[in-house]
Amino acid sequence: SADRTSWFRKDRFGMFIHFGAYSNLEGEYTRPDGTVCRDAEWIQRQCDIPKDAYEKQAATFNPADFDAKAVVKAAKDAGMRYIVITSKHHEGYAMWPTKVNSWNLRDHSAFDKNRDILAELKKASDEAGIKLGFYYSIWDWHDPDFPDPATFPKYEKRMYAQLKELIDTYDPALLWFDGEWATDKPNNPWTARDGERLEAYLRGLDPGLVINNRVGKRRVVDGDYGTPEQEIPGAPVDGQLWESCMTLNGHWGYARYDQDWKSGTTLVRNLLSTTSRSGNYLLNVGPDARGRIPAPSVERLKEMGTWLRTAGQG
Ligand code: FUL
Repeated sequence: SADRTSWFRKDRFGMFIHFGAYSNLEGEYTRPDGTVCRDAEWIQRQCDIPKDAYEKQAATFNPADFDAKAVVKAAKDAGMRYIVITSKHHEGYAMWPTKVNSWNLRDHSAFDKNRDILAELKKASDEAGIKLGFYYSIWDWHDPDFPDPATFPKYEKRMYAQLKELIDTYDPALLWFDGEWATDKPNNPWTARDGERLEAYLRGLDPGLVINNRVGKRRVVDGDYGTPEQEIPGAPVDGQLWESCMTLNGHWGYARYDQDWKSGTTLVRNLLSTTSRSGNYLLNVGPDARGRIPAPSVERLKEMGTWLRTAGQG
């Protein structure tokens, strides 16, 4: 509804954060034979990392330097008004202490058991007047019940439970779904009805939630807004709200080998092209294994903020 999305239509610029157990590999997996395979948040699939090897590396994940205040400051300095962080990407690893399973940052890591980065981010965002939302992947590579149509309902129950946890615990302003196109579920892909059911359930828990269109099949009726990725469309579809998400370099998750950063000029131009077409711009950062936003990302966000603050004053 217009009411629900009123903040979203005003707060045009947001920060996307891709952070998960994949971040611990920093984009590079050394196979037992010594060869190195590179990717980012897709590294488990792209590099065929066996499940036990992936779990083993995740057990050493210790993002001790994650600093919610610094993250929020970087966003605010850039002129961003909301943050969307991956609560669970395709790898299935939950970035909060979920009670649904132990494949999460508290129970399966080397991280301080008393810390909760989503709670820290929520507190810092509230203090700064920034809205917080969560990315959540429907596609789950870790849960054995996901790919089989016969067991999928069991997985779905756990997914509903996790989403309820997120809403009850952190009161997010927005949910950013993804992975509704799961390719390893060919006989029973996520359907329009699955999406409608999930959306109705979430609206029942919190009618104020802004939800993206990947909750369903990306039809105009699915969720509140469209999600073009790495592109700025020429015109909005059927007057639908939309938000273009984009990377600062060539990857969403941290990849230490990728130093191909967009220039400040390009980024400002992208922001203006998007907002001038009534879209939102969701610009991504990928914290490293210690939880730090890479310095070249912080620099570029600063440049954008400086431009925004001074453009009208010259
Ligand atoms: C895609 C995902 O597969 C990518 O890893 C990334 O999260 C992007 C924003 O959405 O569907």
